[in-house]
Amino acid sequence: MSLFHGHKAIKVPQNITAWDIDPYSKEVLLDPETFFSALRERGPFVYLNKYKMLACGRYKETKAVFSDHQRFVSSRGVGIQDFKLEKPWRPPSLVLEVDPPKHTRNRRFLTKALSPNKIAQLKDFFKNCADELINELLQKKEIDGILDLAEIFPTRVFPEAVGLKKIDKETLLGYGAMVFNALGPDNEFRKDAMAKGLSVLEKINKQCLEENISAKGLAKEIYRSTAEHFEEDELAGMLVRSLLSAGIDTTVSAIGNLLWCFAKNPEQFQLVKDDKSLVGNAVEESLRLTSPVKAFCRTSAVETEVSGIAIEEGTKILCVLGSANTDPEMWDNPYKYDVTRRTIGHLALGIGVHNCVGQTLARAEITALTMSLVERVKTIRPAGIAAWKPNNAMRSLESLPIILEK
Ligand code: OVV
Repeated sequence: MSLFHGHKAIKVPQNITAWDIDPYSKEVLLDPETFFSALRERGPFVYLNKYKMLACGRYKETKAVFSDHQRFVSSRGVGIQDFKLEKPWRPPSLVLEVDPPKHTRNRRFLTKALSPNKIAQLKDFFKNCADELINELLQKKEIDGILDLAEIFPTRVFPEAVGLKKIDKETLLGYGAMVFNALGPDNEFRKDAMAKGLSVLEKINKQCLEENISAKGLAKEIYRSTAEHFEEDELAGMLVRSLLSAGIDTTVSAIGNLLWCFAKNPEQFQLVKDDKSLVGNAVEESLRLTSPVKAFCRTSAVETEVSGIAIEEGTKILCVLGSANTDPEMWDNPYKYDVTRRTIGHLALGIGVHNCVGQTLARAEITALTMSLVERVKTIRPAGIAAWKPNNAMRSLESLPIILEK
């Protein structure tokens, strides 16, 4: 079989639109909402001529594919490359890129290390760090919401919470850019991220070793709980690698996107200031509206069918979470940032057995920061044009000039 962008080139199924759009092009990455609407309008699935694979963006099918880990597997990779047919750029993740029963067993170690009880103990630490950072930023006239805030907060609190001894912000952000851009085709964004590669990889791999993990912190817990599985010498290290892969870019992007929501919708920020019990929902609503992880792929392990569309074995399906989260069939006035909206059911953290295992930690960080903002900041005003950063899987900002008024 000849490979096409690392996977099997499937034929156009019946009753489906074949579309020339490139979801990984700069135009789409910079203006995803136009793409989302067009994708949903074309039907339950579209065929992407450029990649000879399927994509879905309606809530119903995106949820159906994501919820069914048996028919739509992760072990063949969650980007456009099929790991059954082509060697991946790094050893596959022991959680993201495996199926049950292995997945069930490996994920349990992370669930335990990241349990609500463990995260609750970090709450004060996160809040104190958030207060300190916001106080610092209130001294400045104008800030960049990304460089001065979104990138700073997680890279300050996460390494300490996890117990990472030697890691710097650039390495963490560089690795995140590689991991997420690697999910797309070998375009300029993937090439750029990979170009920084080797030294970042070396540092990340070193950081995962037990000798570089502090006695306190969540990573040590992973080493402890996997200790009896000593015959698999890389188990704990690989699970720690998952924390480093999925724990930074995601929260940086979520915080940047939340600031963007607040800056564009001052009345919503005021609503949360007036009623602090809305903080949690304001965070959820920003996750729904901006879906920091825009899309993941699944691969069909069998010949099957969804919503009447025939799907060949080995079909890559781009599941556009950001589009499902703005489907008007599911959400009223979907592109409106509304902190009072009922946000239950959004797919920003996935659904099914692979749903985000770090979500309690992510929410604890983002909620602490949001609480600090609504307590300390009077208004968040735009001070220039927000610039998006093209990425094959994430939706995140490059810069966000804002003024935080005391
Ligand atoms: C990009 C990503 C998301 C979730 C998990 C991982 C990576 C991993 O490496 O396990």
